[in-house]
Amino acid sequence: MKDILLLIVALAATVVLGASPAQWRTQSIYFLLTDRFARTDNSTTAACNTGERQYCGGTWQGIINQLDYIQGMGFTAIWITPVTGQIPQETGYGEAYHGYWQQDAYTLNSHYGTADDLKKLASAVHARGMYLMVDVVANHMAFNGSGDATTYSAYNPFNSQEYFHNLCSITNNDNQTQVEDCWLADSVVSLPDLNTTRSDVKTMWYDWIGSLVSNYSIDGLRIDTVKNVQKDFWPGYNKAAGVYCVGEVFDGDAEFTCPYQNDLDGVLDYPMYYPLLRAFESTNGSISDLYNMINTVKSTCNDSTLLGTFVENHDNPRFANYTSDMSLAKNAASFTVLADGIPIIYAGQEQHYHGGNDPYNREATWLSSYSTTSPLYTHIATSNRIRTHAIGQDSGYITYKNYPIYQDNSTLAMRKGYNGTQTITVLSNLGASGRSYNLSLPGTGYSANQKLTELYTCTNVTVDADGSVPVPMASGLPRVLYPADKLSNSSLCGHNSTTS
Ligand code: ABC
Ligand code: CA
Repeated sequence: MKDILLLIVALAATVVLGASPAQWRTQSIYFLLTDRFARTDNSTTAACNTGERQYCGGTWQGIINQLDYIQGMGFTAIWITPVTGQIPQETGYGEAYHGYWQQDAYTLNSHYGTADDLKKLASAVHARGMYLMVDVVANHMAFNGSGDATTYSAYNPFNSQEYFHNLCSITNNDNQTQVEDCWLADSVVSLPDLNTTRSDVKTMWYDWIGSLVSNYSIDGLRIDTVKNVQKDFWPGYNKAAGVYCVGEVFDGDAEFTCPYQNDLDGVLDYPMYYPLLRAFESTNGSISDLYNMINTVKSTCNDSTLLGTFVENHDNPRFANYTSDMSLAKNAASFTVLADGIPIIYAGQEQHYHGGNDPYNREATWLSSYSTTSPLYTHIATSNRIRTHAIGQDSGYITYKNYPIYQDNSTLAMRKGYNGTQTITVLSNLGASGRSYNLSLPGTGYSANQKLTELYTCTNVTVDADGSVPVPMASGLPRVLYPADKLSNSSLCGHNSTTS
């Protein structure tokens, strides 16, 4: 009996099971475009002209080669762009290097490698105790040219026009019927819109996603174009996937976006994206809009701790396209990692890349030589370490809803975590030339005379007799306070991860 139990335990440990929402909550995600992150030959010089919209040579094997770089920043998961077979043509918008122009759902994009390479990537990620998230598209296939000329027979499995909505263009994003039933994009590259209300289309996609997840040992999914598909399609898809799903609902209105969390485990936090960007993109951004959105998202979404939190992605200009100020970039990164939700950092953000709109925001990461000493690489690493340590000290940290406790024209302070192990994150948009001063911060939940450590500078402070915390602000940099006596094994401020 005991032997059988041991055998079952051993088997359970070797069989890779996809990960649940609860397991994803504690993760931190590095998002990369497979074509743009790393090459099999480890080149750091191979040319990649974003404006040309061509394949630049990134591969799944390349990602395997650079997992130290990703893990060294404290990430526990990667999200990779779609893996399926693409339209092969050179189009008016270049090649399908990004992977969102699907033609054959049952083959892989050979530019990125073989099925074996993708499985090896999953194994390599799992061997480090990390998770693999794959991007998937259910809304459309793609066609090189005008939609009325679509060659439906080229699609697998949707090889006939009957599976698709009739051709029409989305001209008004406030008309939800149009957003769901008409075709995205334009006639240079058409995105034939699947009729996802048909039961056969649903069944084909549900079968497909179940097999993709199991064939490649995928732990989670990022789902494309969620608002372009009717809501009742998604619960069945999420269930068939059997793993945590985070949907892309590209909309800044929490009232619009949050309800999708009734149908999917999580959504990307687009409502937070806009005020987060605006608060820190300049030294006169609105702190109060961000403060208010924290509360709005908390009260509007089912669970703010299962959202994907980000300030950069491949569809919007990078943060540094708005400002080159390093302090502002650090504040935006600190919010991303230390507020609610699963942090998502977009490859190149750590190198302060500054590309503008698509396609310029898709720079090759290798051209940075994967520097592990760049200011944002080390800042993000510290931020992830802080979060990991706080979770380790109290598992309740991760479901505690981020609580904004203070704001003034240039400062936002927020608390996350229960009494005694809360992080107090203080953000500033004064910028790198900001003055040095002590902010007297009330409402932290810490008590008089308690010793706290500011974790980016490793400065100790003592809580004042009236309970306020003197936070040493300088150069517009973010600050995080944590009890000085709770840093053993944290890898923070000289506390290494083995001694106590
Ligand atoms: C191609 C070329 C580009 C060229 C473009 C016209 O065509 O490559 O150079 O400029 C993929 C590729 C793209 C490609 C497109 C189209 O396909 O990556 O390079 O562009 O061929 C997802 C992915 C995205 C992907 C696709 C398509 C979907 O993340 O990478 O693109 O599979 C809509 C969709 C959203 C989609 C996004 C690109 O388009 O809903 O899923 N992203 C408004 C609308 C949104 C709309 C958004 C952007 O504009 O409401 O529905 O997203 O067009 C806020 C509002 C929002 C508003 C924003 C702008 O402002 O609250 O509602 O969003 O305040
Ligand atoms: Ca649609």
